[in-house]
Amino acid sequence: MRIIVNGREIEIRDDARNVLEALREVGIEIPNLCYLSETSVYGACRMCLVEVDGRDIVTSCTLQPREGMVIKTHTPKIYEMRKGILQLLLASHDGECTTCEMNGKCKLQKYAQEFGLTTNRFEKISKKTVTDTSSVIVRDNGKCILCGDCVRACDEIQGIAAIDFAYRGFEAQVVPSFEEKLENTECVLCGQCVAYCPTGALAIRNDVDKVYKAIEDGKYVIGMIAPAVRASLQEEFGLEDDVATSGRVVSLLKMIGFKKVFDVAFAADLVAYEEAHEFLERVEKGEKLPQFTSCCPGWVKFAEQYYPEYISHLSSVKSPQMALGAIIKKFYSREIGVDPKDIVLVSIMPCTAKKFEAEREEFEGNVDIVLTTRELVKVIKSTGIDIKMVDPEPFDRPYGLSSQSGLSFGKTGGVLGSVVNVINDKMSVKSVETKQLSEGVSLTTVELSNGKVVKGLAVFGLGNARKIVDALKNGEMEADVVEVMACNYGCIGGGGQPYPNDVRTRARRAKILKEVQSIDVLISPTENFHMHQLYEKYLEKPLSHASHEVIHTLYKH
Ligand code: HC0
Ligand code: SF4
Repeated sequence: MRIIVNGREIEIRDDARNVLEALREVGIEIPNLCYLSETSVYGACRMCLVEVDGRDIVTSCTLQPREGMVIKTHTPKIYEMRKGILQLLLASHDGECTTCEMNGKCKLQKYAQEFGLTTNRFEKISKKTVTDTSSVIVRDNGKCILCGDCVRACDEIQGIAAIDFAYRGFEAQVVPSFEEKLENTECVLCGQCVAYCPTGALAIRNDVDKVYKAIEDGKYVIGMIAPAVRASLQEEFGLEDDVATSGRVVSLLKMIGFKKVFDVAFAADLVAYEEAHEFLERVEKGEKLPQFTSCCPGWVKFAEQYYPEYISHLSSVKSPQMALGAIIKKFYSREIGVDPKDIVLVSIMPCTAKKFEAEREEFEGNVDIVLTTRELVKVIKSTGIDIKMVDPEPFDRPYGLSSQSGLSFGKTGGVLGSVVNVINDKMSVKSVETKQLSEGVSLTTVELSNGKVVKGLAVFGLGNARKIVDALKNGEMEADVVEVMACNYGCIGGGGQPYPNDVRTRARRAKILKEVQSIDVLISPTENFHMHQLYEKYLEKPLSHASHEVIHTLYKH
């Protein structure tokens, strides 16, 4: 369809949801503060005003495009109106930018600068607001602009609704259910509310000081980096074409005192290998099927809360984070002759729930500190070292080798694909076919040469997961193995990833991860010879007693 925008005729998609989205796709980003999650249209902030057909001024997020429509996105009147909105928002905002996690990334701050707001014609409104720093997710309502994006993300994407609006007028605030602390609600700590918060009202607990303290105390500090982290570091440092970014980070971490840096993708190979064997054993015994993946801690908490009858269906293999932690503390400590108590293991993850996972009693002592990608970026930037100038260094061996499969864990379908690769290596497979069933749900059908068929589902978003598990329960759907990742597009969209963390950025990250993957010469986890060495030395074989002791767990809740 063709419309006239700012005096120029342009072509937009016929099925665009609204003018805001249609123009975004052609390079015009209309200012907005409540449309990051791209869930339902809310129209709360009024920043996305446009003039239509020379008359009305309306919000573009609620405006349906039609052929020949004449739109102005930026007139003197609209400019003044947007300034007024910003001033009103700033009057009820604490304005403590220097100590805000979003400093430099906050949309309110960005617009205040772009609209030249050095003074405010409105007086500051003082209001009582809630601050809660007790959980992995830190809340400071003094910074909240009531855009409601967090509420919609939690409700519409995750299907949880752990937070909502309470009170009216000036007293209005976003609070967890029954005004409890977030950790005492049904929140699964996925951090998607944080990912879509345009200001710093929702942030993640910062654990960087703990790392420096460990270095200062002379501890043997070991780092380990998750697959999805490397996909977003490149975007942060303007290194989009640099497949060596993670190598540069390894080197920089050593410069500041890390003794070793391992790759969580190594453990992803191990977990896929173990999980594939676990699946085949369940098939043989005909029990606990479908098998659900358990490497996403947000999903595990979700399953425990809403589907306790399926807890035994969760794979008992620990997540790669916890498995690698356990291996390092149990076996590697012996190899280097360091008491596990003197090892401080720092895991660098795209995920907020990984901080919570490391604190679960099942995994006590496996991993000591979890930093998000954003915390890692801060560490790197605070050194003043230009990461582009740092020579890359490989991950340390023996836990530095990974296959393309291991790395693919970072995006949706990666775990399932890796398990299928292992099955493919173990038995004769006739065909593998994947098709998209809906946004966030894909089906992989594996036909074995004995005629048997294995159906695998890959699901992202907990709202989708709820639909799928219900359908499996009611017999409306069938599957043998199900991968669930809490965040849209998988870990690359984790709540700890750099801002912006929107749909387009996530799609870009998936592409980058694919490129990074492609330089790995090993394709399947089965080819990871360092993994086999680990079996030879310590774990014997998949599902052995030793393996159960170290890299399996039992979810009890
Ligand atoms: Fe993921 Fe993981 S792939 S959960 O998405 O399985 O966070 O990147 O590290 O543990 O490997 C996150 C990413 C991990 C784990 C791995 C899995
Ligand atoms: Fe909802 Fe996830 Fe935020 Fe918890 S962390 S409030 S579950 S979006």
